[in-house]
Amino acid sequence: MAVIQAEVNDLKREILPSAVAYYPVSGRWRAVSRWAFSKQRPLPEIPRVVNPFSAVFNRYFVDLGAPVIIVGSEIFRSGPTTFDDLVAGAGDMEVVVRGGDYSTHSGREQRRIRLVEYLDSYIRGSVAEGAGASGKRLPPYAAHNHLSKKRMDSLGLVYPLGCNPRTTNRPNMWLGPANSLTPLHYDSNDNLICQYVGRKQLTLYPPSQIKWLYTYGYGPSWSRVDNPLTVDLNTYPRFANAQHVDVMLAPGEILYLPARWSHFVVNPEASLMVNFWPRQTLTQKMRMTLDRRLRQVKRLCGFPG
Ligand SMILES: O=C(O)CCC(=O)C(=O)O
Repeated sequence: MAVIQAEVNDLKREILPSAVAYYPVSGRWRAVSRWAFSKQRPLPEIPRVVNPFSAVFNRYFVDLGAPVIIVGSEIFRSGPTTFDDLVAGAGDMEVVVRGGDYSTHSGREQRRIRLVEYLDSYIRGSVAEGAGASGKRLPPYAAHNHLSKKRMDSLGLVYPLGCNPRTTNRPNMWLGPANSLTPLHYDSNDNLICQYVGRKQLTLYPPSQIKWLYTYGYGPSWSRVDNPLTVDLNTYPRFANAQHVDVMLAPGEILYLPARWSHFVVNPEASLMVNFWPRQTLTQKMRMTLDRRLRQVKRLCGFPG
């Protein structure tokens, strides 16, 4: 799919024909639109849109809960474009590093290290580490590190479309070498994934597919299938029904990932990403609570949840 200029008619015609044709799309009907859209199967591809106006972004994506990749965003005019820029802005920061076999949530080990040392050892160097209880080796991942306002300023980071300090949680930095990964899970907030250095590969499952994913827990909700690329279908037969869409996110792109879209993430090369989770609106909170209760009931009755 070609990159689309953010003309409303192009969006209607090329991106979301079925959704726009059948469902009411308006801020007032956001909850209804999202619910209706979430019943859909995955789009064959996540569209790329050039720097849309916020009204267009809200109306055609946030209101529907439809993912989109934004290209040409002005947030990348400042902000790090190399790992040297990262050292200059935050080299002295302490980061939490995931080690061991973190492909399962329970096998995860954590330790703290200065960012400049982490970069020297694992991003620029080639120290192999990470054998966990299962014996699996994964590259240590400086994942999910909160950034203060001071750090944002020293790195030149700014809030992307749809986010501001009043309505968004503190941003997080995800810095990892080739093959670092995050197991399959979904979050209960919308997410803006801003890719600064290197590429990131995401396997996405819309909310309609949660019933096939063997998830447990809430906020985040993890899948018992940590890696969909190597799933054992004898143990997890229902997973065979799950439909997904693949995304390769390039530096300078932002993925808008709505709440409840499950994602498995691999960094095919050394990667720096910063993500923003806008806080949930009251309607979203109510929706999540309802969803949780419904799934509990479904499971009690023996249906896939
Ligand atoms: O980039 C990653 O490894 C995972 C990111 C993620 O899970 C998220 O932003 O919710």
